[in-house]
Amino acid sequence: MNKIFPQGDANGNAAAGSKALPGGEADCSPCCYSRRGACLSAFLILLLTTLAALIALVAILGPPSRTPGAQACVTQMNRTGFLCNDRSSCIPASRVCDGVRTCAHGEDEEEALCRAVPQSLPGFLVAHCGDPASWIYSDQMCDGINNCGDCSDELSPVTTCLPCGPGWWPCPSTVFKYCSCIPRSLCRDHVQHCSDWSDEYSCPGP
Ligand SMILES: [Ca+2]
Ligand SMILES: [Ca+2]
Repeated sequence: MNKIFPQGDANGNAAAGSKALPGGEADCSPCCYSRRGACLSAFLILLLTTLAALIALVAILGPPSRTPGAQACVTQMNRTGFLCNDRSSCIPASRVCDGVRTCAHGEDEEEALCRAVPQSLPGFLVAHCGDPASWIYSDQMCDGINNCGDCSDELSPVTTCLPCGPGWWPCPSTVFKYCSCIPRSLCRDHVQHCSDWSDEYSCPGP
């Protein structure tokens, strides 16, 4: 019959491996170490995920505004505007740094905002033309006026605008100022404004 020994060898020595270690790390099997490793990995993954989420947030929202307090708003004409310090006056984007104090306290003409236009302007006030060197104020997009000079602020592929508004007649303009719509006030005035003459022959009038 085989003799059964308690834990340890035939000389009565307790099995090594499972003895308490100095420093209080009690009874640690390989299983325990793997659990600790999993814990560490989970913590690292959480840390990396948080970091990635922060980076994504900055990428989506953009860097903090260059002008403290500068806020976007929508004007009564449904265009991008600049919110004055009174938090209620919303002035059109193109009134910022135009040399006229439009906000009651002149914050639209502040040195910090206007010292190196357009770089010193908050991004929401600026739009780019087809020629990357040219820019316009964001409220000048799709307003019917050829602000870029090549109509890229009014026409695809650079800009996608809604069809001509009720006060406008759709036609290819012969006038530099307009692009694909002319004001109806120019219809039937005996002067050609559309290359197809539709302003004089098809447009019902102002
Ligand atoms: Ca102004
Ligand atoms: Ca325009």
